[in-house]
Amino acid sequence: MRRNATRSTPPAPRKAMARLLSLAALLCAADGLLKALPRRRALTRVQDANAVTEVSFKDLDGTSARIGIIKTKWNPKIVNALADGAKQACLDAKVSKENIFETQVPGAWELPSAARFLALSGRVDAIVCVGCLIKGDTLHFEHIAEAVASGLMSVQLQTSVPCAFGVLTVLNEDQAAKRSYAGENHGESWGKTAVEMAVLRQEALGLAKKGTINLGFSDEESSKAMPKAGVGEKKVFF
Ligand code: RBF
Repeated sequence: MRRNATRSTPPAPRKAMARLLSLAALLCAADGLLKALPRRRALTRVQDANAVTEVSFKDLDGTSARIGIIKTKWNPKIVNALADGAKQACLDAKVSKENIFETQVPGAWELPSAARFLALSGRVDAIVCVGCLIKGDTLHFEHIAEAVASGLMSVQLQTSVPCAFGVLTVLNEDQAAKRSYAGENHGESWGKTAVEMAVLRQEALGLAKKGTINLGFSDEESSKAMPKAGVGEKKVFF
């Protein structure tokens, strides 16, 4: 009796083998199922469909515009490519070579005062200030970037000479390269911005050719649509 009972039960190694085989079959089935399922997409950064990455500058006529380009000596490879891009954009917008004035300053920190001197010279209608600040280990980057941005804003508002902000503020050289010599050169759009603002300034001051950018207050024709000056009030054309 004892012997029979022992015979009907499979020996321990055979039992273990049977379990292993069924586990393997289960794993194969699960693997097949996983492969058949649609793959999960890798996480990607999705760009905001409404974000503006490019501005249209078509029909720019900078024939009468006088543009100043101030660039820094810091980070020359990047800055020179940006300044060249800005200059080329001015030439493409019909600004004459004689009407493009170029100069250099040591670093980005010096851009606002140089821009102010140039603006006060009365020789230009707009300025492109070109530089590149690369974040280092200290707080210099933050101080300089903030001061240059607000400095250039003050200069353009105080002098009525628009200053295009052409200072890259990047975390590393790779980011700067992609925005200058090794990618889409941001200097080009800064140059076009300067031409557009130069023409707009001339229009505002009553210096522009008719039919360029029309703000509606610089020439007799368009100012008809404006509110009439009151009795004793002088009509002011900027
Ligand atoms: N000027 C730049 O145009 N880009 C820079 O990345 C930059 N980094 C600087 C980092 C340090 C620590 C210092 C002291 C200056 C840096 N400058 C830079 C120069 C600065 O704009 C300015 O020319 C000098 O501080 C002299 O006023």
